[in-house]
Amino acid sequence: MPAPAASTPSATVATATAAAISETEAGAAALIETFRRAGQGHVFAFYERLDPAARRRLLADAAEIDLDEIARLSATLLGPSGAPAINLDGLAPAPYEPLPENGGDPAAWARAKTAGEAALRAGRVAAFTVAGGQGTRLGYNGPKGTFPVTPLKRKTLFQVFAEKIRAAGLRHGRPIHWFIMTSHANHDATEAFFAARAHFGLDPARVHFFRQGRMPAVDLNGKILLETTSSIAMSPDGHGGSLRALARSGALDLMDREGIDTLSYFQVDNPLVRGIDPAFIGWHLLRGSAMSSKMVPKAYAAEKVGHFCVQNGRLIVVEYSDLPKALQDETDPATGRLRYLAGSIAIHILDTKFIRRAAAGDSGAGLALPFHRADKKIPTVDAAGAPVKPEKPNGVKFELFVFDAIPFAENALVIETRRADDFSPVKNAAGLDSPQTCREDQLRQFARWLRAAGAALATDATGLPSVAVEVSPLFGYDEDSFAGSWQKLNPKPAVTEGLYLE
Ligand code: UD2
Repeated sequence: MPAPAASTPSATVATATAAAISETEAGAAALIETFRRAGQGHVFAFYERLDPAARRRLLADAAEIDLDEIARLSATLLGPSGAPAINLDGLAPAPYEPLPENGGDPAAWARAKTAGEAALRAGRVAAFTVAGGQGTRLGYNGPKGTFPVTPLKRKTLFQVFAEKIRAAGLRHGRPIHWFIMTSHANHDATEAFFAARAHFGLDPARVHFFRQGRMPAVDLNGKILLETTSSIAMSPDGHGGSLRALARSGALDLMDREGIDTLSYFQVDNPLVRGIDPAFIGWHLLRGSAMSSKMVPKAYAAEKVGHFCVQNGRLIVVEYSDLPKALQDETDPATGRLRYLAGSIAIHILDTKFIRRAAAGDSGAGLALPFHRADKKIPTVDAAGAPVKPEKPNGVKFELFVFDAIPFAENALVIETRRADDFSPVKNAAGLDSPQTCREDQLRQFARWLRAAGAALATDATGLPSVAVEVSPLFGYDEDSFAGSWQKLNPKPAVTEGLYLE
């Protein structure tokens, strides 16, 4: 195992600065010429009227763009029928490792847990949160991780993850590094949020922020869209961009220096996630998997999650929008359950060497993630430079999805998890997957732990307690750790409205 680095000078992983190309007159002229030759000269239509600062901004945006990539994507994804429909030949539901209560082998689960705990004690595991999304559905302005979610203390998503990571580090005697991928839009606000809260008790040298990459939006003819006369309509390149951002930012080098070879990946919107789950880590390591995933049985046919499938002997995820309704509705005649049952909840473990290969793209092993097309209403400017707010989609964004790496992973593995222990995302302002449903799921979890430990607490038929209680991840972050802390309490507190266990 490589020796740990002496000390990390800054908690922020250095991000590649915009190409120096735009810093000299000659560099600027060359860049503009490249855009002209690629048929994208209109990007500089207003250049002559811009002041020097605005010119520099536009040049910096332009320098980020890989024009060959844009040409390739426009040729393949912008046809009249949009992206090619997904090929369903030979598609079948993927196998997965069931939980012991659903027929899995309890001894194998116990071995996995032991192996995961050993890896945590050895400092081989880091946590990774993708937090670069725009969070438009929730209608919240700040970085999504700063959204308050817990029932009593109104802790933010970031605080919940921070406390879980701290608790796991304490439990295994080895503090855990945490990598957080931000976007250009929320990076500074995210860093400032952590700094103002003393990183929630984590060692700042073990909390690493880095920005994800961006892609320009194009119109339906593949022309890059300007957002203003001096800026290009750029947006985050999707959570799949995390793999190249981990490499580019130096995060993977840092992991190598620290002896970390296993990365636990989860989304910023899901406070229930066990970001550090020893059994999951152990399954991944014991199977020699390059990328492992958790599944939950889908709650209903149209649930908006990806589907784990196999095709040509490879594990793949087919997104809800791509799997025909007939297949989503199909049931297994023997059990009556959905045939495409295994829902992807975006919780993965990745081997760091595999991330390096995936980040390198098509050089070498043919491991290149495909871009997906999303048609959007993209604010832009007209020929005179006046702002235009489109009423209908006027352009296309290109995004990478992290689960597209799975088919390339050796021994890719799916294990089952209980939804109640791992998944209750905050996506919408109201209704399904909202702050309200997430609050109730947290309450149900705290109530389950209390009752399992022997406390008296009334709940309704769905397990929702009659009083609001909250458990700090530092008190307990799963049934076992909760029971351990609860046993030590003497006397036990009354379980009444407002009880907070810390
Ligand atoms: C995602 C999955 C879906 C299911 C669901 C579970 C896709 C396409 N679908 O749906 O199958 O697993 O999650 O909750 O992923 N993000 C970035 N940078 C980006 C875009 C997104 O960091 O450029 C992060 C974002 O901050 C969030 C996560 O990725 O943490 C999910 O993004 P989303 O809200 O776009 O995904 P969603 O809900 O469509």
